[in-house]
Amino acid sequence: MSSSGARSGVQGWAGKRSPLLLGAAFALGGTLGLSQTLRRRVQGREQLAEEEQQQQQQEEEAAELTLYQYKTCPFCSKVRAFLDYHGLPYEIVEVNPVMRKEIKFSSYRKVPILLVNVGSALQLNDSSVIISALKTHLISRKNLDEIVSYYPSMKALNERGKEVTEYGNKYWLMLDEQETMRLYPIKAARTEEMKWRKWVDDWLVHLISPNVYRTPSEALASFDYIVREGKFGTLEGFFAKYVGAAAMFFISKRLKSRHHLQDNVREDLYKAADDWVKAIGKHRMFMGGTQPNLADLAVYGVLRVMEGLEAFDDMMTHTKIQPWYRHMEAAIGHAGATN
Ligand SMILES: N[C@@H](CCC(=O)N[C@@H](CS)C(=O)NCC(=O)O)C(=O)O
Ligand SMILES: *[C@@H]1O[C@H](CO)[C@@H](O)[C@H](O)[C@H]1NC(C)=O
Repeated sequence: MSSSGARSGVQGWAGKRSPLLLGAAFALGGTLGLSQTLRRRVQGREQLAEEEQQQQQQEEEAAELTLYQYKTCPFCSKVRAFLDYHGLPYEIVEVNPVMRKEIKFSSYRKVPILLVNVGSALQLNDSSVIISALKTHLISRKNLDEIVSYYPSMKALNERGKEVTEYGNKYWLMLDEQETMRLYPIKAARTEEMKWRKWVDDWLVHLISPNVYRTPSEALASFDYIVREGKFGTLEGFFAKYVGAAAMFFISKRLKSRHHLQDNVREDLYKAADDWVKAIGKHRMFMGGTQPNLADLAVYGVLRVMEGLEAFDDMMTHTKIQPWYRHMEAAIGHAGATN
């Protein structure tokens, strides 16, 4: 699917005019890109009758943001949590994990990928880069093209000698002194947020597979859920479920030793959840205080993919994470993709 084809059928952001979004649209300045398009829509809206508006929206522009994802991928869920919380409307293109035809256009071969329509399509890769770049844009009004240049891609070899793409500075927001003071009135808050975002990518995500594929029956339940939520052909889905479940049951044992988990993988999950709650402490609702920060959104986005599975229920009953989790659900609300 071409990127423009993928972005057809957009509904725009009608019905999503939350005060937050309007606020963001105005706060963003005269830079080319996201902010300008959002603003144009707000102005246009005032001048047009409702019916005309709808029609114009349909013909007018492609979506500003298009997220290529697997629904159940923790990195993708993290990006959705960020977009939803900030009231940024986006289109989803669900990628078939078997053929991955939808991301053929990209030489970067992982999801999530975010295409940003800044006149041309700007492609952002890697969940943490996507989040840092967009957050920087929302705060600083700097042009996204420019912002992205501060997160250079680097080819590196991982522990097993495989070539991987990494991005520099990916937990760092590119803010000047004033913007930094505005977002992080307390200096330590910035360091803390970075530390825990990195913890999510380097540790928390690695606990998911070993936990949701722990036993054959959990592996089957997990694949049932992946096939139900994801994009598979009928036959493909059937095979994916049984073959995938069997494969992941064994692979998850390898992942368990690769990432040095305890034999009982639940113990690591429980400890992670409680470490997180302890880091927030008794006097804050979120790590970000009264509002979630990027670390809150990252932890929530990752844990959320286990909802409905045994591992998630176990975590809720055996740890102290539930109150924070419920607050996160409330903070994010019902926002979501436009398609
Ligand atoms: N560091 C990346 C990791 C993304 C990632 O590993 N995505 C998986 C899906 S959950 C993927 O696309 N894997 C395909 C592959 O590695 O070829 C991020 O944070 O976005
Ligand atoms: C993302 O990956 C694509 C394809 O490899 C590349 O062309 C693009 O420049 C990358 N984007 C960024 C911001 O590095």
